[in-house]
Amino acid sequence: MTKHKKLSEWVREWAEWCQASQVHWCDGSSEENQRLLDEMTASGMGVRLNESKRPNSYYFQSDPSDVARVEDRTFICTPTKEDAGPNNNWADPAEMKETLRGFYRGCMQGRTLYVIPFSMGPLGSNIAHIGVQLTDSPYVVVNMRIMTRMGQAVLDLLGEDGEFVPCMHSIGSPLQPGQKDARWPCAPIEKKYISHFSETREIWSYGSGYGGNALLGKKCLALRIASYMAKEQGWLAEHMLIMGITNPEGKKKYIAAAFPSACGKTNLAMLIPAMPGWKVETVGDDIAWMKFGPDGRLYAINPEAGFFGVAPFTSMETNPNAMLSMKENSIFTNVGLTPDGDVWWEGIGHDMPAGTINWKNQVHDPASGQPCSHANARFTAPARQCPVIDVDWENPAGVPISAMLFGGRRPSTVPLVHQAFDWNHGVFLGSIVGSEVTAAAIGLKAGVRRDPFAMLPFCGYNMADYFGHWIRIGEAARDKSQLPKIFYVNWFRKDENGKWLWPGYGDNIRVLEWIFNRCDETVGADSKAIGLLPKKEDINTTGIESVAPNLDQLLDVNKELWLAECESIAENYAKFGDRLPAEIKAQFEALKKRLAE
Ligand code: SAT
Ligand code: MN
Repeated sequence: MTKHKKLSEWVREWAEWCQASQVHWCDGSSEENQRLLDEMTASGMGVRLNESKRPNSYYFQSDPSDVARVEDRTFICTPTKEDAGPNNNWADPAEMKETLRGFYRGCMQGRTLYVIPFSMGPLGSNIAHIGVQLTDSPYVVVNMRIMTRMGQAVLDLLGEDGEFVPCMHSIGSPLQPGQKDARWPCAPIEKKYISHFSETREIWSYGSGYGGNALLGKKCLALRIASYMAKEQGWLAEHMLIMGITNPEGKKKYIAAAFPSACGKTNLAMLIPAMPGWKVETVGDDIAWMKFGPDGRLYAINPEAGFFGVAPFTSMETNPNAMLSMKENSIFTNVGLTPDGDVWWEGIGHDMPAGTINWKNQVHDPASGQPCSHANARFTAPARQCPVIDVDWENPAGVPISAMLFGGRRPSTVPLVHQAFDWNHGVFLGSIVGSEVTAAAIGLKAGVRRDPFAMLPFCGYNMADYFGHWIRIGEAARDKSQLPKIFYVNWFRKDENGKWLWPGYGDNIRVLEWIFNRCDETVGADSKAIGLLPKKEDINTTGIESVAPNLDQLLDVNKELWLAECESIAENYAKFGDRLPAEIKAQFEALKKRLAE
């Protein structure tokens, strides 16, 4: 329980307004967790998996209308539309609150309101922040228990007047007396709202029980609200994995890396190096919060405590460390359920057992042409179960960041790796991040989708101001030489016949080696128009000799293609109009000038 007056008052008001039948303050204990899981199993919402296959793990299927984050139902409610920027759906804060208050009225009838106190980041870390989520979904509670540090210890830390981000959530599906509950209750798509009040640091989510729409600590707090707080307070909240890399001499560095979705962030975070003597350890796979430490370096924490990863095509081949992380104490949503009580998905590495139930709760017919597992099916697994979790992953002081990587899927134009000349040039590289999308996959125009800093769906304010914030972080550094070095990588380059030029996966350590050595300047680089590139002989191809001849193409900077790239960059920048920082414009002009030389 809590002595925090503001918190108890806030809970009391919402409980009354939503007409919840009872209020439960989550203590985070395993008994509480087990009781909720038992209740969901009894009601038919969840299935306990076979204890001998997948100990203490559970299976869920969502409603077909509730399978992913919904970007067009996600709102940034800043005082003016310009403050939200062209990167966000804006709504007037007062109007949005009025609309949602209407929806919330009576929305928890017949349901329990759970109060989830949670910390993003190790408890008490000066980089961490506390949130309190209200929800009527027990599924959300058990997921938040894996994804965050949650329970009584957080209330104790909050004391009588500690600061917290209020996170209001309802699945928007009241239950009348005698009414049979749906397996996955939620509101129809047009009644789903994921709203952020950046200025007042509040989150109001309604109608969805899935992933980032409902686990409000993740994208809503740790990225959208946190990015706004970070701008005000001089730190960084980024969509970045954090990994430790140790070289054969035992020297260790930490790297943070941002990639748009579907570029293998979780795979990179847990990479198994293909070169002997190298070691990679995981601090986080999705989000990094970074602050300057007393020594003037940037220190990062992973605000999360678990992985909420895409299951399909994760296998012992593609990512054994992820597979081992979810071998027990995990939750699976929208994958297949095998007759012997385990999970299955496309690309898991073995054939589907006959009689497997698909995510739509039907015995799966492979001849139907439909996948068994939804493409955005997820596992929720405790980070501590990752076999290569870093010793310092819970260090409240964070880990010092030596390098930052940006990247995307670019079959052409962008070389395997290049380094920024300096911080501002690195910010420019972040601002032009883009990834190839196929029209079939998400109903978008095929081509490069610009996703600056991989933050397009996650920046809680005008992205032009966000670029400016990055510039100011560089200015704020006490000692510029201590700032992380910035790189742009592209594992996805193809030849004229559409064949990958680079093997990727564990072989990416060969590129990381060059980056590692560039941080100490123990290896040289060629200065080109777009940045600093490796000399061919500085990429180690021992063991992948057949790839060596591809390096010419992989490291090629084609002026024609880059001039076309500049047009596409200009098109994207035009959205930001006058708000684009002068430093970014200057970087862009300088690039065009170098290309013309
Ligand atoms: O559903 S989440 O937002 O948590 C995951 C994602 O879409 O990247
Ligand atoms: Mn993500």
